[in-house]
Amino acid sequence: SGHRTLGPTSTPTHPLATAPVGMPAHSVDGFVREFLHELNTNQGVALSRSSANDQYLALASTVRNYLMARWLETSRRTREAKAKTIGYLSAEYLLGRQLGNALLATDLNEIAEKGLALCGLDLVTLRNQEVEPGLGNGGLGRLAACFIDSLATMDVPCIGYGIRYEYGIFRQTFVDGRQVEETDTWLALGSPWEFPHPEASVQVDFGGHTERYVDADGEERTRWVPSWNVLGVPYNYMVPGYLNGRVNTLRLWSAQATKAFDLQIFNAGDYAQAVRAQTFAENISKVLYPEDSTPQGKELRLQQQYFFVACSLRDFIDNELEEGFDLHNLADRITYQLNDTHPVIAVPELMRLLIDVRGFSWDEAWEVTSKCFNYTCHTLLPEALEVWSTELLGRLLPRHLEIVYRINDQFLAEVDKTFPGDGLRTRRMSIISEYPERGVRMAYLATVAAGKVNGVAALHSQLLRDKVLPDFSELWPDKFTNVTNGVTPRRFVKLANPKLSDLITDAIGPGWLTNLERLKELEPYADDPEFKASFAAVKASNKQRLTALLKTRDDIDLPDGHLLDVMVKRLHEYKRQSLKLLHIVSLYEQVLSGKLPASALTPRTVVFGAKAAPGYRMAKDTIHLINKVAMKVNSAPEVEGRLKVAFPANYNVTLAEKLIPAADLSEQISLAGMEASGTGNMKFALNGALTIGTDDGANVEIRQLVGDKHFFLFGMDEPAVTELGAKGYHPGAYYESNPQLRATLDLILSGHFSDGDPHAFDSVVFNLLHQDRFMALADFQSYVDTQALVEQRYADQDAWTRSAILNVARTGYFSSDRSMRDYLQRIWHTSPML
Ligand code: GL9
Repeated sequence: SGHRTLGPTSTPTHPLATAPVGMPAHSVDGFVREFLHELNTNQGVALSRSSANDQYLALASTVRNYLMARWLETSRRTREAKAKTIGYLSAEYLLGRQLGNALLATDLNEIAEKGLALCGLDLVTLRNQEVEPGLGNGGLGRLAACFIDSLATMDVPCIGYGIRYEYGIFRQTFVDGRQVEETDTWLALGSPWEFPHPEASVQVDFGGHTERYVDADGEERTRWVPSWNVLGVPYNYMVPGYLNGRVNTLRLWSAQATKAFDLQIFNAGDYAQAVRAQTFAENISKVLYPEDSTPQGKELRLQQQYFFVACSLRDFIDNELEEGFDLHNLADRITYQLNDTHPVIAVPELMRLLIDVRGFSWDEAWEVTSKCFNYTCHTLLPEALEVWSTELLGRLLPRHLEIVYRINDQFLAEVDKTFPGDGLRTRRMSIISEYPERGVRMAYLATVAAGKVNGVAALHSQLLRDKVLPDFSELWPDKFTNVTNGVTPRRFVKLANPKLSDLITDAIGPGWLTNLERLKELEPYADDPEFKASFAAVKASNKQRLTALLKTRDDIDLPDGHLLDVMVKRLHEYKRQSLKLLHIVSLYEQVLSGKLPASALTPRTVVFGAKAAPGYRMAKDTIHLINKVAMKVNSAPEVEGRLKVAFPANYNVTLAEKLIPAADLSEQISLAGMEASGTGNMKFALNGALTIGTDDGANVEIRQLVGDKHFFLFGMDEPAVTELGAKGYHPGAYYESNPQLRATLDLILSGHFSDGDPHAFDSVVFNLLHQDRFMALADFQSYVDTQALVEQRYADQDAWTRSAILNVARTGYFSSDRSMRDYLQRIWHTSPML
């Protein structure tokens, strides 16, 4: 068949051409031929003897082959045009399953379905074989995946650079209600989406010391004499644009031992020891660190960061640029986006490459480097800002530490010039911190080197300027900007919610998936009885789909006809899963104690999904408490049919795609000023859930767009939080003065949920009573009052559906295509290719 003859395509094709040279024809027959060929030659089995996994792998290869000519063509076209490329540097990409997205991007879904049916196979079954690549922790990694999808769809050259972790985010199970982690063996059954290129491996050095020497021209120079090294092997993944013929590349690096490694350092005649040392090198890309917003300062983590960044910079300079390219002009060809501080070691690395390897002067190198990087900050939590001790950095990367010191000297001289004699300010702004130990503040280094620094929602960007980096925004006001996050509608509307997508297309015609603001055209339909009925039917059908999934996946029974109330995100105190839990226990307690008849409860099922970082005790105890409350509530006759709590284990992208379209109510209840943006909040609104939320992160913008009537706002706003903190927060006072809150906490303390053990949840409850850093008790009353308003609105199904439709119609702004447009215009200063 056609694709095997493709080779390097010599005929340039228009980017929008539907069938580039060498493409197999889009026909059911062609597809079946291709599929059987893959099954026989790649999997080595006959259809009749093949397993579901064989069939999935063959199907993936078939779809991949359709994309191959476009991929090669995209790369050729980009090189030829010498277009500026976005180098997205991210330690995490939370991709989700690939097959569905590839079928969508190639418009092959129907053909695949028919072709497989001819073979007696079911496409959905095969799609469910895929283990998602969970190479990220949560929002930050998923954002990277949405961004590269949008760039491909918008025909913008981009290479995503990252790490090919052998084990992604752990698989969560519950044992007696407690979280137990299992390794994520996503590669075990084959990896049909990746293309390893060992021949293009890059050597990365570590350790050793630096030396001064005088070069042939009599110049004083520095040379790094490293003590060990590893190889970075690139694995390429396709990033297909939606129906536009562009296929960008995601390049993830895998660590491999080098020969030099065992020979030079460990070869003291001990062969076995030398071989063992190889495993040590290969540890670098072994596992994703599962800490969410609390870096542990581990040496292996710094190794990971430098490893992928060093590979990525070398890769672009050596392999993507034409030979002899003058690196003084590097910024014309690439702009690196630093996804949080994880890749910031790229700054001294580029300086080192230019100075030590390419012979640039310091000033020339800084001129180039300071034009190549931009930095996105994703947090406000002080404990989330990375600081690497100079002891560790000096031991692992001695040359880079020297360069950081010199960048700092030059920077502090500039500060002193602008604010002469302000020693306090210079000390505050120093890239080097002195306490609790001497360390490098990576966010400061990034800010000094970057052309632009951005936060991820309007409120967050403002707080970033005012609270996290105030001295920097005073020095360089124009450096700071906002780009509100977005999500890809291809995955989170079209793939996740095909029925809603069809309904939208019926109403407003095609084209909205790549122009999401067009959802506005749905507004008039919010008052159209027929459309409303169809919209409600789609929601009901999505609930049924979820019910079926949770039954088989988790043996959970979802009751019919309940308000589906969903809180899915990483477990973190600032996100306040405990506040949601207090609401549940409060409802339950009121019925149990006879204060409220069960019939007064709006039938409601609360679904949680959350992983806790394995070392985060409070988060794990909260998971335990949620599970114990669920067990009790779900078996209590008093609230039967009225209140149910479901906590399916191992929340991931695949589950999100089924949960979000079924939800009625989206819980976005972080303490104001803590959630930088949130992106789940956008996915829910786009799928027709109403939000109950604080004035935090992108909630602020969601509420502004959908309107106050269609958003349930509660709790303190950020200035109120700051004020309360300043005057002294005493959570115990709320317990003393609020009888319902007291009854709620007392019920937990009574041992009711822990088989009579009154101390089982002391850690969680006493933390709330005596510390409550995120002020859950202060917002409790406002939260339960607002939940009552939710129930009132839900009782009027017609009004609820109207609000839900308006949520969809008014949130087109949150497409990651719009985020990418903002980055292109305000930060990257480049545009799509044509
Ligand atoms: C996060 C923020 O906490 C979120 O509010 C934000 O939406 C995303 C994307 O910008 O970034 N920062 C961060 O460290 N995480 C985020 O989700 N954490 C994880 O990814 C686990």
